[in-house]
Amino acid sequence: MIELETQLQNEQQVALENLQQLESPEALDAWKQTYLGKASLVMTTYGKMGTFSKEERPIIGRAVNAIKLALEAALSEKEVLVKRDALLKTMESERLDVTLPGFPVKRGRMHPVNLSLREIYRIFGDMGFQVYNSPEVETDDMNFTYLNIPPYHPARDMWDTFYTEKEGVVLRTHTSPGQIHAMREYFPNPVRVILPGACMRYEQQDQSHEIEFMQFELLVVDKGITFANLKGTMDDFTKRMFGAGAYTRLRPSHFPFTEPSAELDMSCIFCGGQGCGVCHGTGWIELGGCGMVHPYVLQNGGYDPEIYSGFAAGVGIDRTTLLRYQIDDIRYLRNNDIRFLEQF
Ligand code: FA5
Repeated sequence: MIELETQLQNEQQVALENLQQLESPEALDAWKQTYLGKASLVMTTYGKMGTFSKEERPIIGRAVNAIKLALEAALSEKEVLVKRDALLKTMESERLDVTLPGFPVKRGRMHPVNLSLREIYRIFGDMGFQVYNSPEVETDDMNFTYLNIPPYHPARDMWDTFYTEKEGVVLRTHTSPGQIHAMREYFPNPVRVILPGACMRYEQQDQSHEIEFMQFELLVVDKGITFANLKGTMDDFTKRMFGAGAYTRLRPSHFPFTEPSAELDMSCIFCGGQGCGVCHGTGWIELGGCGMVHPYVLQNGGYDPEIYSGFAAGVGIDRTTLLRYQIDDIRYLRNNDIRFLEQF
C-alpha cells in the first residue's frame, strides 16, 4: 500500500513537471491521455479499488482522488495559458493594420441611354405625363391588328418582326402597342402617358440600327386634343432636350395608327441647319414618328372617336442618346465596353 501511495505521488510530480514543458493543445491532449486516460495509473487504481482491504481503501481512495483533482486543476490552468499564447502568436504572425487604406470599390454608373431616359422623364414629368410600362413580348393583335395593321396587310412590312414559336406572340417592334394597354386601363379618363422600353427588330445592324433598341411613346387622349397640341409638345420637348437653338418641323408621313401622320425633324444641332455629315447635308435630323391617333385605334382603346381625340409619338431613345452625347455609332451602346461606358 505504501508502495502504491509513493507511486501515485511520483506520478503526480512527474506529470506536473511534464505539463510545464508543453506548449500546444495537441501536446496537452496527449498528456491528458497519459495521466488521466483509461490506462493511466490514476484510473487503473480506481479500477483495482475492490482488491484493497477495508483499511487500505479509504487511504488509497483519498490519495488517488487528491492526485486526480490536482492533475485536472493543473491541466485546465495550463489550457488557458496555451490558448492565450496561441492567440498571441497568431496575432503576431497575422498582424492586421486596420489603419491601412482599403482597396477602392469600383462604382458603377448610369448607362447613357438611361441618363437620356431620366432626362426624358423629367421633361415630360414637368408637362404632367405619367410613366406607363407595357410588355416587351406582345400579342400579334396588340403589336399590329389593334393598331390598324390587319394580318397579311403589307403595312406589316414596315417592321422586321421577331415572331416566336408560339402562334400569335411577337417581340414588340415598337412601343405603340402600349397605347392600347394604356387606353384600356385609363378609359374613360383622359390619358397623358409616356411609354418607355425596349423594342426588337430583325434588322441589319449598322451605325444607326440595332436589333434591340429603346423607344418612348407619348399618348394623349382627351376631348379637344388637336394637332397644335402635338406640335407644341414635341417642339417644347426638343428644345428642353437639345437646347433652345433646336427648332422642329413636321414632315408628312404615314403610320397606319395615326391620321394624319408626320415625322418629327429637328434642325441639326451640329451645324445649325447649314448641312453637315451628321445630317447628311440636309440640315435636319429625324427624331421619330407622330400623328393624331387613328379613330380605329381610339375605338380599340375604348374611346369614342366622335367625342375624343388624341395624339401619339414614338421616338428612339438610343438615337436621341447618340445626338445628346455626339456618339457616332449606335453599336457602342450595347457592346459593354467599360472604356466607353466610363465616359458618362
Ligand atoms: C415607329 O416605331 C412608330 N411606332 C412611331 C410612332 C408612334 C408613329 C406613334 C406615330 C405615332 P419608326 O419605325 O420610325 O416608328 O421608329 C421610331 C424611332 O425608333 C425611329 O425614329 C428611331 O429613332 C427608332 N428606331 C427604329 N428602328 C431602330 C433601330 N433598328 N435601331 C435603333 N433605333 C431605331
